[in-house]
Amino acid sequence: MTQIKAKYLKDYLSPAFTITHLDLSFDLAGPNTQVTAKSQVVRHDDEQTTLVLDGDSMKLISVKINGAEVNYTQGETTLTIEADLNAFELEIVNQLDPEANSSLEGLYMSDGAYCTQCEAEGFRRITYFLDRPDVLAIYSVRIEADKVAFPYLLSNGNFMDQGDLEGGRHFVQWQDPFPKPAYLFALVAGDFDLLEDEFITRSKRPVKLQVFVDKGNLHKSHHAMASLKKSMAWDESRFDLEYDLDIYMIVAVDFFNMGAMENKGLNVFNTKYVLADIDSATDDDYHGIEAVVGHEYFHNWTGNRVTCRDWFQLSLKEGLTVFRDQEFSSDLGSRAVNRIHAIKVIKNQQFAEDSGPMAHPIRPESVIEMNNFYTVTVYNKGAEVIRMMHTLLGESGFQAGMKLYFERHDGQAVTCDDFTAAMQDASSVDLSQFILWYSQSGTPIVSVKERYDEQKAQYSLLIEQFTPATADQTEKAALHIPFDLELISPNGDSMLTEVLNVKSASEEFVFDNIAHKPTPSLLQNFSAPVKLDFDYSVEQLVHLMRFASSEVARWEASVALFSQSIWANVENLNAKQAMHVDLRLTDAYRGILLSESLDPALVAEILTFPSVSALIEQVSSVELDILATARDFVIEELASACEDELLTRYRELVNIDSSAARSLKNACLLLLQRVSDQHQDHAKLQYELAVNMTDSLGALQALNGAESALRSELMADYETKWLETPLVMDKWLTLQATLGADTCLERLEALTEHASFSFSNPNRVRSLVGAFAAANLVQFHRHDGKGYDFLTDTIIKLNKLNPQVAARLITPLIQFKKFDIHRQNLMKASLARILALPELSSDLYEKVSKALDC
Ligand code: B3K
Ligand code: ZN
Repeated sequence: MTQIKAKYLKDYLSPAFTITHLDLSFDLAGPNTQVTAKSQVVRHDDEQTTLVLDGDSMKLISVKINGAEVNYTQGETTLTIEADLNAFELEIVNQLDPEANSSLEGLYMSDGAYCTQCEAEGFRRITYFLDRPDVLAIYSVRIEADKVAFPYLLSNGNFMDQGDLEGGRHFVQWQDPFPKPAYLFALVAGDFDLLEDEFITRSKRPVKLQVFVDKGNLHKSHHAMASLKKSMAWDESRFDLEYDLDIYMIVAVDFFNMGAMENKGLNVFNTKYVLADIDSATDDDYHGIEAVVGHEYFHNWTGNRVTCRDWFQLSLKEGLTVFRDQEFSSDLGSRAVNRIHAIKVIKNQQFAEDSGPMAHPIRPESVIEMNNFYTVTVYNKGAEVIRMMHTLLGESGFQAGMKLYFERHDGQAVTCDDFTAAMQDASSVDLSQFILWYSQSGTPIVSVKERYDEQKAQYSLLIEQFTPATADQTEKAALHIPFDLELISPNGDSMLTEVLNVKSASEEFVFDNIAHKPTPSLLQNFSAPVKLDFDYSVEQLVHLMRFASSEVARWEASVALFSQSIWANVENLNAKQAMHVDLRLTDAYRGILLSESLDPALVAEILTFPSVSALIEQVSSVELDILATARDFVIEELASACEDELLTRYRELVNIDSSAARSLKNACLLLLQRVSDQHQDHAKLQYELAVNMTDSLGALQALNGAESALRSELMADYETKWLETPLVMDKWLTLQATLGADTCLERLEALTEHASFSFSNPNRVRSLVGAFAAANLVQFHRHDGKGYDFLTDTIIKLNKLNPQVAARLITPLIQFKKFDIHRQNLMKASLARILALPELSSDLYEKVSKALDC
């Protein structure tokens, strides 16, 4: 373990030395790769006579100040140099072995290409440096390598020069005119297919656009390019932000720890978020690519031009940029469906993080391993906090705040407080209580009680908020909650819409002139990331499903209706009584299915009932087997009751070429399989006639609830067809990992030996092991503990190979508190096995020790 000490936000000190310019020279030569870094160092504090640089896993060759060798001390992750000078040139030469770097952090090889990943603290694996986001330097980079094997040598900024060298080598020189922190540095060297295009900015500057992909994949790069151009145009029109360099490059690599990285002018992407064609990528893949290309592009302003002062401020760039990419997707596609997807991330994953051992505010206060804090809390709850500000300020106030933020802070490394100050100053909206959302962790529970006085025609809502203690924080204060509300009349008319400002622990809101008792649509559009507690009757929910103006509210009502039925049947099972489903429920779902006015994509969302993990988030403890039985029962009842309608709708949609139609068609197909095996024929035919991956995969997913001869036949066919296409085989691995049958686990063990699987590639590991643990709850939580063993064995393998990926996989194992004692004990035993590892990474140590509370 290199570093097991936590760092605290409260200990932040501005740097005593900064580096204004950095000349980097890379001699790429396999295990003898050499890096020369010439830094112009400036001292800000005369008292400081020692310069401490960060560095990790490198062989140091020489250290010079102003051309002369100096004494230095090398620690495990530091280099300390005596430097009693106000300004000097520091030259450091070191050697690296990128091929041996399996952590995929720093400089590493992906399928024969050199590439880098520096955020958060990977630059220190390339050279010794002040690797902190508040040290901003102008970079110039020279890369030298073999010309045949590495024809493209790429780095940040603008191209300056290139030339041939002796011995079949060549070089390229890059210069980035914008000062940047080390985490935004990137280098790529390799042989690729290249798609080129151009974007003319609104001030008429041409920008060269390049997408680099592995040889043979050029035809799969067009959607990423189109998404990039849409992103550039959208940021100009919605946020008034224009691109600032002559060139924008995207390189797709197959070995990558996350989705993509916003390095200045040179984004490095996971192939999953670049490559797509109709045969091999689903509609969801297409949307994902558009969103991630947008996200990384939007970082150019929110993250790169204005960056974070320290890593505790990560949400400054991530929450804001997720908000921006969500708005981009919503402006280009269905706002309601995009909102539903964002809400699901919060309810299914972020609430679980809040109630588990890794609970933290969107601006964490203490961190052991920064890579552990690229979380749904920092990213997605962070985006919800920005969205609430947008609700409070309105679009024009919010845009005024953004403008002021850039006027004040362009070129700086700043804090979340700087951002909220700009928002407040530009809009005159008082955010003094609101900013608590940055420092307080946990999920507030907002309980609502209604009262109606017919004589006075008065309707009132008593709204109370309470945030339970979290693992990291016991004291909680009342938050400023924007609470969006619609009151709907008995005949379905909208009587009132308003955003209430809920600020105290308990408040009453009174509405006059309400002639009839309304049905309230509460917390519309999920206007705050809180748990709503309101005792809705079945009639009220059915009414909302029919009449709420907001499509998102209709979906929320359907989720509540379904969930109520599940919990009622859990009670029935516990009381040894027969399960049943209320007719009003089946009627409501039938009505949705038959509705001609609703967007099919929304109907598909409604028919994709809450997952087991979403349901678990609604309660404090769970009997998993009973919950799964009740859920299966309710779905089967609903599907059987609506069989004719499902079939009619399925047939209507079969040949309609739109992603909304395909999503509903596949939702119907899946439900039909729950009714009877006779509907397997539809899945078989769909698979055989499919002209796109959405339909092929839809058929396989529909058959994935159980083993069957047809499933085996089609899975074998798919495997033969796609064996050479890793991203497409990832879908096959995930189907295997999410099979709803007790045979699932033994197959997975065998599949780790499959030609398409590799522990060293994060996409493969996530597709098989990650999907099993996160999306096949019943099999992962097998009573015999073998699901936990499988995950634990994988994590142990990855501890040294790739600590970041290992630590990401562990989430389902540390969130054990809601399960029964038997399962809790098994999970804790697995965690103890990990904690006992001799060379446990700081990534895993942080999570496991918190989970076991040591
Ligand atoms: N900023 C990167 C994530 C870096 C993760 C480091 N472990 C991608 C993004 O959020 O755009
Ligand atoms: Zn980001």
